[in-house]
Amino acid sequence: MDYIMSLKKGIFLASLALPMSTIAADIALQANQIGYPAQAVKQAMICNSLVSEYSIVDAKSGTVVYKDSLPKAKSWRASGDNVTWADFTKFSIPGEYKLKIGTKESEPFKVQKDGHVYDELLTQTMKGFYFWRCSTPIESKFAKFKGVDYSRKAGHPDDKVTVYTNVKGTKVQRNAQGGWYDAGDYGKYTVNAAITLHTLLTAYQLNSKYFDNLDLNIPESGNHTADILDECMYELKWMLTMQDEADGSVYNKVTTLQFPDMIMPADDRKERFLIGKTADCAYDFAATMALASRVYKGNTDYPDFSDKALAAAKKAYEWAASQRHYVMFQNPSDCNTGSYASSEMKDEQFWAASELLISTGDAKYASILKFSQYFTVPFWGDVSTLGLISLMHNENALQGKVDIKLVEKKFKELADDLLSMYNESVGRVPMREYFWGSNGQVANSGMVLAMACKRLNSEKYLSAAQYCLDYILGANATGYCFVTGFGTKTPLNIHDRRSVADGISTPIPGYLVGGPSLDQTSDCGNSSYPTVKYPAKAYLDMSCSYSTNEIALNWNAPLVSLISQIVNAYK
Ligand code: 9MR
Repeated sequence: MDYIMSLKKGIFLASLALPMSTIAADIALQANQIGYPAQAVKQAMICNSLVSEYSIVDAKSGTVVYKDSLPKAKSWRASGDNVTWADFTKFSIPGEYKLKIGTKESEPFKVQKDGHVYDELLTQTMKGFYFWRCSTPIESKFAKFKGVDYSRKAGHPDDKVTVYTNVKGTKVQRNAQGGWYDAGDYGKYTVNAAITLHTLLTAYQLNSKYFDNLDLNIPESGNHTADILDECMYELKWMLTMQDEADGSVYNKVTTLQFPDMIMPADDRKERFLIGKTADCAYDFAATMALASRVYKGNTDYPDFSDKALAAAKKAYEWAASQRHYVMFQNPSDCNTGSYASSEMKDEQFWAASELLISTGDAKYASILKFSQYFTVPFWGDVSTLGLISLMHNENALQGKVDIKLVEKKFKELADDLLSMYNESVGRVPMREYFWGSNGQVANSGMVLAMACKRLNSEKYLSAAQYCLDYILGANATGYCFVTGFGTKTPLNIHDRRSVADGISTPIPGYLVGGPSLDQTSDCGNSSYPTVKYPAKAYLDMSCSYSTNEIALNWNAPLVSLISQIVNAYK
């Protein structure tokens, strides 16, 4: 058969196979599977549609409740799809719906008054931190979700952790009890704990009244402190144990030498070590403790904490600043657990100096703040923006020692950059690359955009912040709602030792997975990432995929912040 003939035959066969309203085999209608506040900008991603009309139908009865046309689709390099957007902002009747084109339907979603559509999601994403608690049993009465009991025995007492050294001699052991596991592994890392605590404590400060009433059903619920602050205190108490009181230095991590097998915490009994002491870690510790000293000042449930935290912060800062040559963290050769290694210390020092300036008013910290760096979306590897965020929200404490207009200008530049990526990209996502933890980057971007909306008093950032949440909850190229236990197309096989080993078919709820990334496509064997050409789709719901399907403190925290800000924006 010659080329023209085969083409004609192809067309003929195709026309026989297809109904009147042509439906592409790869059409996809990806909505936010939890739903949209009635007042919000409401968008869903439509991929590869050959027609330019869609409808919204009632999820139960199938009755059409809304119809609209679609703008012309454009090809999106990151996903390989022809993408357009269903914008149904005008439709605001509360209910449960699906989008529909021809016979193709989206996963169901709700439209609900105010931000209440996210109430359960916010509770559970924050509750995820309770499930991360180390050295304690997770009790049944705090561990139920949708009728499933995620309780477990205590693991990793960590009351005697060995200080790692290459030098033979007497073993030194220290207490490093408590705290949260970092991720799907059982390590505890100071650097990642620090950014996570900044994110959560700042979220609390921005909407404290709201969080004061948020019941997480944790052991401390019912005391005088907001549950989110009780939960953070579990981590802060552990973090204080990471400081060497002799000189103020701070250990980098508590881990076994190798990542444990996929077993429960109580079954992981290998020796745990305190490994490394570097200045980035001490600055991050100083920043976190200085911030926490303000948040818990006058707290009657933790009366001694504030003073203790501030003293610890100053001591850690002095130790770090006294280093003549900064040494960067490197794993010892017999250790393969995470490193969270910094490549230079300017950002950590900027953050620490910002928090200490706010907490003490001491001008020596202001002299460090040069504002010459590029402020990025917050990331454990670049924490300058955490300082910027704290400065911006604590104008009164600065007493003119820092130019608040400059702080706001730098923050606005970052928010505007995100906004233009959102406006200009076919895929809307304010991100140039899909790296390890891309979902954390989207959550952090949304968090920054939501802060910009409130602080700069400009609504234009809110729709982009909302879209970051829509992306995470399903309006993305994979069609997954990336939070465990939520949505109808949701991760089931996360890279989390507890979820793999607990014998329960569904993963622990409330966790944001890392998301699409091409950083490490060999974790499940080379053949497992069929979509390697398209980074926006490079996601695997398999427990081997630690680069795309792990969970981590520093990804959940910005999601909590983003959701809480969205909820409060629509009150
Ligand atoms: O989130 C971290 C990511 O930015 C790095 O590229 C990656 C490799 O170094 O490590 C990630 O953090 C992991 C940490 O090292 C150990 N616990 C699990 C974390 C999430 O995957």
